[in-house]
Amino acid sequence: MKKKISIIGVPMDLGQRRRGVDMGPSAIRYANVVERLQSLNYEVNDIGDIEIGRPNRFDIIDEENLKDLKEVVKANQQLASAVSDIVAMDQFPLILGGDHSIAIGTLAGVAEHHKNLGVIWFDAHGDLNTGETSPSGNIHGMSLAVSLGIGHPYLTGINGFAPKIKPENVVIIGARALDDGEKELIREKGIKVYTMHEIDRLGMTKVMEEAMAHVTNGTDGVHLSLDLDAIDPHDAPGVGTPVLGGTSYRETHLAMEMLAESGIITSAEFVEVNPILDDKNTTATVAVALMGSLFGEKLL
Ligand code: EXY
Ligand code: MN
Ligand code: MN
Ligand code: MN
Repeated sequence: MKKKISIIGVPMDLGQRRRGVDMGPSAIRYANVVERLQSLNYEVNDIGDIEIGRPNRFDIIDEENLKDLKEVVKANQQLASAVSDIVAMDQFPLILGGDHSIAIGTLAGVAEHHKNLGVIWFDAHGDLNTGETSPSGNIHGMSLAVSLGIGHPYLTGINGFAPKIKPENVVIIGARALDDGEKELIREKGIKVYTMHEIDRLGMTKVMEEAMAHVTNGTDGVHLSLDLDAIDPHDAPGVGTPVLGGTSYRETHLAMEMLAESGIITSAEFVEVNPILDDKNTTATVAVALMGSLFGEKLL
């Protein structure tokens, strides 16, 4: 793992409908992310937040089932530039969300430098919808599809090239709420998915061994996109779209430790922390604990 980490907050809440997730970066900072990583001997540079525009409610283009499209595109373009600058400086980009629509910008920035990027996507959901298949019109449920080059050209075209990633380099872990259109896309593109069923059957150790082998096969870097709703709502209640039956804090921590031991992760984002829906900042605290494990924290 690179010894210099640059943190960017993205107070984005326009990719979904539940206000409060824009306070995710503040909640994660309040849970001492900077101090935690410094204690592991990293040089940590918190470069602040990306500015999120407020939509003009008289100027909404919703016809294509893409809510707040313009603002989501604008913020992600800015995020892509900021992330690209960090990678160009040979530092580790650590992005704090914000809803999961910000993965579009993160991946656009990282993919400028990694042409064969592997992606580990922890999520209860697939985030593989398009305006055509989405039941909600919420762009946070589309960010993985967009990064694969599937979706509205305003979104797929961010940073001037598409696709950002290839389906054979992606692994989804923790899925348990997939829409029909997403299931179709998974089959059509042959995307590797470890649903909760496989995690129950194989155990997290085996799932991670297989997942890491998959995303390192022919790739030149691996991005971790961790949606806190992958974790069971008992352990991480402060998320906008909770789904029962997720991975435990312990299992997720084990996954992070295995990633730390492998040293394969070159960029990461932790998203969907909503302190308004939380219980005493538990979810941000869990996020920071997982970051500690990802960056090599040891008990002894
Ligand atoms: N699949 C549903 C939709 O597209 O509306 C729910 C998506 C939730 C996405 C969360 C963040 O991972
Ligand atoms: Mn997600
Ligand atoms: Mn999710
Ligand atoms: Mn452990």
